[in-house]
Amino acid sequence: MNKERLLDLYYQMVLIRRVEERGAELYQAGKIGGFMHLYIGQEAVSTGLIAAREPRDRVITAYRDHGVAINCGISANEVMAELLGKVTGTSKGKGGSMHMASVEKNMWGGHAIVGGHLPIASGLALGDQYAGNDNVTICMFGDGATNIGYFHEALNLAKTWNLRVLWVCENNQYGMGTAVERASAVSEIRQKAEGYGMKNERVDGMDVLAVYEASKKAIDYVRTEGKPYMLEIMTYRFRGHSMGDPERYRTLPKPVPNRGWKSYSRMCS
Ligand SMILES: Cc1ncc(C[n+]2csc(CCOP(=O)(O)OP(=O)(O)O)c2C)c(N)n1
Ligand SMILES: [Mg+2]
Repeated sequence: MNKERLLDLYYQMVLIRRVEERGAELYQAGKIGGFMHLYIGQEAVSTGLIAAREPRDRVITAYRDHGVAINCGISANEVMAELLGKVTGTSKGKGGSMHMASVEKNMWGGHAIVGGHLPIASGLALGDQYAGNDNVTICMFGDGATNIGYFHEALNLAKTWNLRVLWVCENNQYGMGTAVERASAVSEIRQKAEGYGMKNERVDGMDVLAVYEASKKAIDYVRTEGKPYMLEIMTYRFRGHSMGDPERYRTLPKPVPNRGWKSYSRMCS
């Protein structure tokens, strides 16, 4: 990757951080309605991942979507306008924080129901298979979503029908206030893909270049083999689950240089 490209990745991550810090201020000032979930701490995940896609590859995600929208090419102005409920927002101000979307940018939302968008991802990929192209659908979701029935139905169908979906679990080690180990039978979420005979890999999500490399490889595999693949990207949510989270369930660790996501492993639960 050349210097210009590296600077662009850095620019995108800082832009996401600044937009969300401003968003948090506006939320606290009562200017933004509804729920709002910040992506602060996880910026390297979608930045590295989406840098590896071609524009024809679809992206779909859950409600922690501001950063994903920006990485897909939706402007920071449109994201902020959407947060503020303005008609100039990416969903004309009617969706709000959890429903950033743009068909033009191949960003299929922003979905509030945990796990609800995974079958939609399989459907998008089925549409592409039917149309005879080799577009890849990139579906991002949280660790908590992998305990939902939809996750298992969608992965099973994707493998059975050889759909071109890259499943991307953002393991930020919590579903709201519940630590992964308390809610999931296996704490290495990638193991769940094994149950469906699907190739998978665990990646350090605090390293944008590691995410980029793994995503590039995974997208190439999905496109050329015509099969789904799962990435488990290890990360950490620096802020509360949503704006109303008093965070009594954890203390924030002090990051240790060069230890990647492991320096953000939970201090308590
Ligand atoms: C079907 C459903 N059940 C419960 C909720 C409430 N809820 C919102 S976010 C969340 C936790 C999801 O955690 P995870 O998938 O790890 O995503 P993260 O918030 O960590 O990004 C829950 C239980 C919901 N929105 N939808
Ligand atoms: Mg989570």
